[in-house]
Amino acid sequence: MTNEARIGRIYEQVVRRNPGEAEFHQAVKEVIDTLEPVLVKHPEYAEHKIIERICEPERQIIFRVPWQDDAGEVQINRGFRVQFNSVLGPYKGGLRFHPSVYLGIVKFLGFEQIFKNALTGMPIGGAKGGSDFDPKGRSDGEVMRFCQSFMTELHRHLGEFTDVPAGDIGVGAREIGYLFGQYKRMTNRYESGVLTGKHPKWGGSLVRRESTGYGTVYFVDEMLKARGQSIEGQTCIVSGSGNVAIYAMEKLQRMRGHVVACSDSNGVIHHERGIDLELVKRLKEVERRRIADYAEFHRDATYLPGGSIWNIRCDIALPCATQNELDEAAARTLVANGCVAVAEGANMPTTPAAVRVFQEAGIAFGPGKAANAGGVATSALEMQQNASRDTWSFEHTEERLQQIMGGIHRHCHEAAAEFGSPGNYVLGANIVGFRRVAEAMLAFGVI
Ligand code: NDP
Ligand code: 2IT
Repeated sequence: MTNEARIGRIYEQVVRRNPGEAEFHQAVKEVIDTLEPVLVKHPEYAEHKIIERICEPERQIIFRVPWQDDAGEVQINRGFRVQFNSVLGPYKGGLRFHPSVYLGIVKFLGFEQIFKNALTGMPIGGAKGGSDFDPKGRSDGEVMRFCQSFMTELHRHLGEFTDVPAGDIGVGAREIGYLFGQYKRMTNRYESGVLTGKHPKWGGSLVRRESTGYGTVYFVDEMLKARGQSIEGQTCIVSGSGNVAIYAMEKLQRMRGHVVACSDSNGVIHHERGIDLELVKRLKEVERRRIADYAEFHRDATYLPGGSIWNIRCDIALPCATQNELDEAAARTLVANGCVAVAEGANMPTTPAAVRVFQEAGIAFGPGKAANAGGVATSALEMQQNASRDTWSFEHTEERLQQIMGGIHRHCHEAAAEFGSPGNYVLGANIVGFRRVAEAMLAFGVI
């Protein structure tokens, strides 16, 4: 069988065995379609069915999460943890609380996480979890009771050497606090390394909050440097206004980029004079309000309800909200408007057709596995600090993050050239991540 036919057959089998999980199918296809040249160089990967094994999670946990709301009514949500691959280290990956969460979303995220984590070069396997719980409009007490119920089941599957969750959409330091408190209570152990993204006051790492957004901007900087360009003076747009978006905007501004727009699921703020980031932080991080409220404070800013951020002219575009938020039509608009670089702060925000538009136009495109790996890499730095009962300074930790992002960029760039597609970071990231996992799987035998 040719390698192309083998890859086609693996994909068909994934679709057949995981019906209705469109996002998972998409994530698998995006990776395995780039692996043909690897199979040519390494026939042993095909012989040992490495791809087939990677596409099947090691373990999938689905559980009931009952809790009582403030009115005393019983609510029932569904919890998930997909422990995808642990050949490089304990399972590692975030938890997402959003009403759209179902098994297909958790599996797509867990699958991506395997290769992203391998790319960081740190000893971490791949996993993801979450719930269809919607935190919007819920009180602190409701969020706490939900987190306690969620952890009452999940704790038996975790451990600093087994599985180490962190945050993702809808899960930040508040939720990690409630989850950690319940884990400690259930196990009678102060096991700092069982969760990352903890507050620095009780075992968290400095820079973890900033790391995904900062890392994405470091990756953009590396891509531009490789082309003799820089961020300084470039007009930038960043979708979303959550954790990743806020700190991507902060680093862009510190590198003298001019950020003119951000968004949430209701609409877009366009502020040509430059986004007032302190206001965004206050609205989103402190007051938990909507981005629409920004326009109340700046009369020269425009709020576009239901608008597409990708219609705004820019040089650099960072999708930092959610999956499939940037489609083919949006990609064509960005290219026509002169955009030179796109990097995925979010996981799989760019549809496959949109990625093709960027690649054909020859613009720098950084896939999420590489561009947003700074978050999980800093989680691994948090695990290092917890294991040695140490705390590092902000400067030292940020320097480590910057080095890691530089290394990821270099490895992806080199692999793309080695496998005949110079400048193709999608192919480079997939191949570097895959090879690291494949080598460990070969060494461990049939497991
Ligand atoms: P947050 O919950 O902090 O923020 C999410 C942002 O995305 C909000 O502005 C939200 O708007 C918007 N959003 C979420 N869902 C949708 C949707 N269906 N349609 C439109 N907008 C949406 O999450 P994060 O910033 O942590 O995560 C953002 C992305 O980055 C995700 O793809 C996540 O997987 C990825 N990521 C996160 C990492 C981390 O460390 N946190 C690490 C690596 C990747 P609204 O408030 O209206 O819902
Ligand atoms: O998608 C991701 O990489 C994350 N949500 C962060 C995972 C982590 O374990 O820090």
